[in-house]
Amino acid sequence: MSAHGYPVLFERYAKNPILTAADWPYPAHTVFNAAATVLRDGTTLLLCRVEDRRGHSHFCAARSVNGVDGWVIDEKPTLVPQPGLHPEELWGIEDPRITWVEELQRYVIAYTAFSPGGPGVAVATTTDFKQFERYGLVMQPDDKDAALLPRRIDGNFALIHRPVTDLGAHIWVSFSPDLRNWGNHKMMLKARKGSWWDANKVGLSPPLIETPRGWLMLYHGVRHTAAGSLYRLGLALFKLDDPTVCLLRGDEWVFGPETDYERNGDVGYVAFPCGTTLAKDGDTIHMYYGAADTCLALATGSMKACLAWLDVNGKPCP
Ligand code: BMA
Repeated sequence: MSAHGYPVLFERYAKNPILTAADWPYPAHTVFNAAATVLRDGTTLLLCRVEDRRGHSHFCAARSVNGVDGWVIDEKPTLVPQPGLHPEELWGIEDPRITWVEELQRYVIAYTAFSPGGPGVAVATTTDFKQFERYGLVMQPDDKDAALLPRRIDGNFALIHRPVTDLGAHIWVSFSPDLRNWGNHKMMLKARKGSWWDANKVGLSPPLIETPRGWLMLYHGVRHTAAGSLYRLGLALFKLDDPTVCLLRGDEWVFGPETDYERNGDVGYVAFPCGTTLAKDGDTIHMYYGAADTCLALATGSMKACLAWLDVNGKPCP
């Protein structure tokens, strides 16, 4: 239980933040919003968003044997914007999410490509986080917060993303036979209204986590206040063979900015995970999150506890 009487689903690592710009082998302003994956040899890889003093971002890989400390950071940027070939990356690349796709034997990275046209969703794939194959922009602006499911659903790849229209910022899923041509767009999760914590915007945070009971979604909800935006995390569960069907959604947020490093930084009151890893026990979740758009932090949870919480606090989505 927290001091406020709410259950604690994600326990902060006592030595947070785990990575900051001061750890970087080359000049960096901030390091945050990292994608995460466990490589074949058991190493945890974080693909970190690094912002420079122009305000533009690129990605840099950090590797650790235990996923907690002893991070070895690439000496140079790992994936940089290529505005010559990809004008949609003129103002940088942001907020990656990694999915290992067994069928392709490749990691698929969905990220935000930012340019004067707005933020859109781009895709690149890799086997080694050294060489990348770019697919370019797959969802036009304004769209971000995207991640691929690890396998096809009814013969098609499924990409979750968050387009913004005049009618709101809701989470959608789209389908493709080849990762290039996308269609059959369906809304997955709607932002609420009014005083709700997830009233103004929702977006996928890490890629969906496969559980025996469905796809577990950690999503961020944004509430606009007189002082700025509050970024917090909620839980929802979707049907395994049809992720357009929301089985349960929690009413309350389960994680939000509380500590000094989450509340103070370039953009205070932001806790923004772009990656989780699952431990060998099949239950322990390591959640890596950007804190206040400034540094990277770690919190640990349990898949079973998240599902049990949804059973008590979740309702079928309307
Ligand atoms: C979102 C994204 C994130 C960022 C957050 C808070 O729209 O751009 O990269 O962490 O805003 O600034």
